[in-house]
Formats: sequence, structure tokens, C-alpha cells
Amino acid sequence: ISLHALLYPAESETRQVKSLDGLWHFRLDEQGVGENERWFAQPNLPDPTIFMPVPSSYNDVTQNITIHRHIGWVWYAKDFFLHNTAPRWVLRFQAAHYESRVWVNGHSAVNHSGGHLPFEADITPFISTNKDYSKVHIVVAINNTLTPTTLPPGYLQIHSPSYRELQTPFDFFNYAGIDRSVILYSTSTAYIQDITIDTQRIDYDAQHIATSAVLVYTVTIAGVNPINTIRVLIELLDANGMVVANNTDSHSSLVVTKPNLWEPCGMNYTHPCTEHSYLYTLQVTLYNDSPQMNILDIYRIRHVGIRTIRLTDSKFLVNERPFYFHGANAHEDSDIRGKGFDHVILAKHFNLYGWLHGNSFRTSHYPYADEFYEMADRFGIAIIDETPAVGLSATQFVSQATLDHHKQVTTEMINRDRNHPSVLMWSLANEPESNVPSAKDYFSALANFTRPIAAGRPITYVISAGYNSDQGIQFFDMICINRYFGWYSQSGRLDQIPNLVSEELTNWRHRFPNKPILMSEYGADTVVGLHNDPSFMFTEEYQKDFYTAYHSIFDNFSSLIHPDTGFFVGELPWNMFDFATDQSITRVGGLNRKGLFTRQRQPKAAAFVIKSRYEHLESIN
Ligand code: GCB
Repeated sequence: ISLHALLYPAESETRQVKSLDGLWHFRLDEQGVGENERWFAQPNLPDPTIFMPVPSSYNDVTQNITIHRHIGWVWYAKDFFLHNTAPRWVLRFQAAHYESRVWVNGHSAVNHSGGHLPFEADITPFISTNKDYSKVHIVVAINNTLTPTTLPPGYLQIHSPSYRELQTPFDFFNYAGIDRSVILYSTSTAYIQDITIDTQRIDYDAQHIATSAVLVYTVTIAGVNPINTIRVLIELLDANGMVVANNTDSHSSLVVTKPNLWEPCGMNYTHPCTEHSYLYTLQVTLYNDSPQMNILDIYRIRHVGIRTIRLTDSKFLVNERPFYFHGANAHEDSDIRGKGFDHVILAKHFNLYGWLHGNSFRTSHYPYADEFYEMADRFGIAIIDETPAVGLSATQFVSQATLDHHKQVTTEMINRDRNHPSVLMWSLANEPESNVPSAKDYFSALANFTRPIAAGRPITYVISAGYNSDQGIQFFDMICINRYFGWYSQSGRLDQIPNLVSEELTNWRHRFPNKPILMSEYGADTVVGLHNDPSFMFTEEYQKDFYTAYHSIFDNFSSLIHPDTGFFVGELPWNMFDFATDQSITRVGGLNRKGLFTRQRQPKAAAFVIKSRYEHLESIN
């Protein structure tokens, strides 16, 4: 398995970072002829082109329905000048959906499949080095067509030449384009390629105050030959910049006495709760092994948290203390931008989790932009990090190509996110058809593959199958279930919810007495401003009553409230925000309206119910 991108591009004394965000030239390639006609080799994309912002999904930026629902290739191009002040330049896409081909000055630089993880290319060979500067022309072709072997999967249904539809086993809109930032960064010839850091152990005194911690790390270096001509210095700095531990081996450990621990706390929404979500900086310096000890490269990870995770039969322990997830699922989705990354949406996301007293979210249903993880580290929000494997079915379970791709994307996600203390668990899939017999071998293989690379986190997948029919979760650490009693089943019958939830949790527990259980989705569509008393489906009253009906039962099984008998470790409503879907008879105005907040991030009545519940849970967590 190959990794398409390693460390997040960070500036330092030895590294420059240049943003290529802004307006790019853009056009559709409805006939799929661009590559044959060598558009990548021409000075400009052929007309007609328009300006398209990067980062953003392209679908909702224009007034053109053809662009909104386009299936197939689109092309982007940008020119810029690069001053050759560094020996090595890397072009990095934080994500582009789905299949990407990148040319730099007419040369093929990188191809990538998959919409939610970064990929990069060393472009030094394609830029002229005999001048002080280079003119660089980047062309990117992107295809959003999903197939049975992409993740997420999909298939193209061709009704007629002018009527094609992408069928998907998920409801969020298949936004596409250069959804995240494009970055150019430099390194020296010899450079730090990758760093991993994990807490191996924390020792406590009788009052459960941490007395010492052991962190294990690895540093991978590239671009040097032979390796013994360089040296490395690893330093751990506290929040005041003081060195608290150091080492000169590239694979070793650091011992920290009286460490400040990181723990998920749910941020106080005006201030990051640094006291609980304490972050250290790992500074790695690469030197020339010469009397001058010239510095070759410096890289800093500014979000190192010291914390451990351990599951018991019935509890999710962080730093050996029970943790209860109370947050909400989300999507990367907003008006106009679609899945496009935006700092405003990012900041609002965390301010709203703070307002709600939420302490966690799942990155349903794909890995989010890096910035979400760094904010979560700072503010003490726990993340369940999910792969884009949503809606796998029997067809996928018998496909070696799907399994291979699933392993690849899992590896890329873990490698990208493993250094974030906020990531507490890996979710490898959402709602697979896990009741078919072929799911057993598939998930057994996936769990065996992932466990050795899981970096101390439990692994799970999110289940829609029944407690007696699921074939795969036996190989995983925790049970995460999505249930819609009172919505998709027992529609309109809030009175049926308590018994059904109770039975459900009891039955799962009976089958798997050694795995804690979390409700990873439950929710009801709600049109903001629609009211009815008594509460009817789609009204704000119904959403409030729906949640309340579940909560009383959760408390009966909660590991927080019943430390000796409880096994239920968390609740994540579906969804934090209304989000875009395809147009259909079940999605009014093209939105899934199960948000506690509208798509514009304003609260519905149920948000206040959840807020007061979470204030209470926070006080006992
Ligand atoms: C689910 C899916 C989620 C959907 C949700 C719904 O079970 O996991 O992606 O959006 O149901 O509202 O239908």
C-alpha cells in the first residue's frame, strides 16, 4: 500500500508554504475528450471557461443546473510564478473529488482516486531550474463518477444519452471538484518525510494525578544517502515552549514527568479549555553530521496530546476514566460551497459544538479536512474518524478491488490523522449490508488488516443491520448502531420508541456482552418553523419529543449513570446541520432536514433540548 501524502504542509525555518487557493479557470468536459485532445498541454483550457473558486465544490457556485448535476470530467487550470529559492517543491491537494489527474507544465505529475484525503507530487523535475523563477501551469482533470469499486460506491444509470443518473447508496449530494486547498510547499533535499507519535503509558499517583508518561515516536527521513550523514534531534515542548523531553534517535521514546494530559472535555464555547486539552509541540530537527551541524529541516507538530484509550467490556476509558460521547454527527456541507472547505464554516462548527456542550462528533461519512482535527485537539472535542466506505453491499464484499481500496483508504486516513489526540476511534464503514454472509469474510479481513496499524485506537463500523443478523462486528471492538424508531419505522409513533430502544440495547448486549455500545445515529427530519401540537412528523415539536423519548432509555443503560451495570457509552444525533441531498420525493428542497440546526447554522427547537441535556451530561461526565 502506498501513501499519497504524509505530513501536513507546515511552515518552518526550512519550509515555505504557498497557497494556490483563489479563482481557477474551469470548464466541463461533457464528452470526456480533454485528455485525448491534450488540454493539459495547451497554454489555456479551450473555451468556454469560467472562473471557479478553489477550494469549493463546483456544483452550486453558478446558476447553471448542468454544472450542478454534471457527471463526468471537469477541468481546472491555474498559472503562477515560482521563485526557485528551494531545492524541492511539492504540490499538494488537500482533497479533490473523486478521480484526479494533475499535469504541471504539460507533464503528468500525479493521479489519485478518492475524494477525501490529500495527495501530492514532487514537481521539481517539471519546473525550470536554470532561471531564478519558473512559470508554472497546473492543469487538473477531475471525474466525480462513482462506480461499484470506488469508496463511496455508486453506479451510473443511463436512461438515454441525455438522461443519466448517478445512483448512490447514501443520501448526501455527491459534491465534486477541488473541495479543499491546493498548497505548494518546499523542503530541503534531505527532509523529514513522516512522524508518528503515540502515548504508550501514563503512570498515576493515588489521586489519579499523572506522574509520568512515555511517548513513542518514529521519524522517517527521505532524500539522504547514506543515512549516516545526518542526525536528528527530537524535542517535546510544553505550551510555554520549554523543552520537557528530547532524544536523538529516529525511532525511540520520550519520558515526560508530571505531564499535563489531553482529555476530551467539550469546549467552553468562549475559550478553548486548554487546561484539559493540553497540547505539546513535537519539534524535529534534521542536521548535517558535520562540525558545523547545519540545519537541513525543521518540522513541528503542534497538537501532541498525552492521553491513553482503553475499552473494557462496558466502558470507553480515556486516561483510565470513563468517557461518554455526547455530540452530533455532521457533514462537510454548506450553502454555495457544498463540501468546499471554508474557515468560516470551520469556526462556526466548533462554536456551535461549544454552544451545545457537545463533546464529540463522527466525521460521517468520510475523513474531513485536516483543520477540523486540529481544532478538535485544541478544544477537547473527541472525533470518531470514518472512512468513505458508506453503504457497502453484497456486491462490494465479494470484490477484491473494493477490499484493496478499503485497505488503502483506511491506511491513508490513519496515517494522516493518527497524531491527533482528538481521534479516539476509527469507524471503517457506515451502514454496510452486514447481514449478508459475505460480510463476514470481508470484515474479518478488514479488521485483521487494520488492527496492527490502528495506533492505539479501537476500531468499529456503524451498523444498520439487526442484532441477530450482523455478520461482521464480531471482529471489531465496539458496537455503534443507527436506529430510526419513530421515523423510518413506527413513523409518527413516538410512544413506541422507549420499548424498542430498550429491547434493542438489551439484545445487542446479550449477543455481545464484551463490547460497549454507542448510538451513532438517530434523528427526525424537521422543517424549521413548522409546528403542530400534538407533535407530528416534520414539526419542531416532533423533533424535540423524538429526542426526549430516546434519552430516558439511554440513561437506563448509561455507563456514566450506572458505573457498575451500564454499557451504553454515547449518543450522536443525526445530524448537527441540515445538509444537501439529491432531489427526491423524500427530501424537501434537496435537503436532509434532520439537523438540530438549519443549513445556515441556526438552531431549531430541538437544539435547546439537546443543549440542556448535554449541559447536564457534561456536569457528570
Ligand atoms: C442513515 C445514514 C445517513 C442518512 C440517514 C437519513 O442511516 O447513515 O447517511 O442521512 O440515515 O437521514 O436517512
